[in-house]
Amino acid sequence: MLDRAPEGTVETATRSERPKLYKVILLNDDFTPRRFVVKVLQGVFRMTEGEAEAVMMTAHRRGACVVAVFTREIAEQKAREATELGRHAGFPLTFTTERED
Ligand code: NFA
Repeated sequence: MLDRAPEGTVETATRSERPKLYKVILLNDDFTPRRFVVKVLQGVFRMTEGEAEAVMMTAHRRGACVVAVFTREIAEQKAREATELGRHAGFPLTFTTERED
């Protein structure tokens, strides 16, 4: 985006100071073991066991839970990495991303 340059300065093409943010969302499924979901949340999103259990149980009960918010590239990378850990272990565990309003 072309930001308006303050008076007396040279206008240049810069990135926005507030990049768009994306939520990483954990989706519930009927097959992935609870303890596996907790380990993935701890490993990929640097959560404590207690934080990970709370997020996992919210997704289990409500169908989905926001895990964290990042810039687009980081959110997509983390969602892909966490989903792949499930696939490699034979589980349908899925993380998606969604633009924040
Ligand atoms: N619903 C899964 C089970 O009962 C646990 C789970 C929670 C899976 C959150 C995916 C996301 N084993």
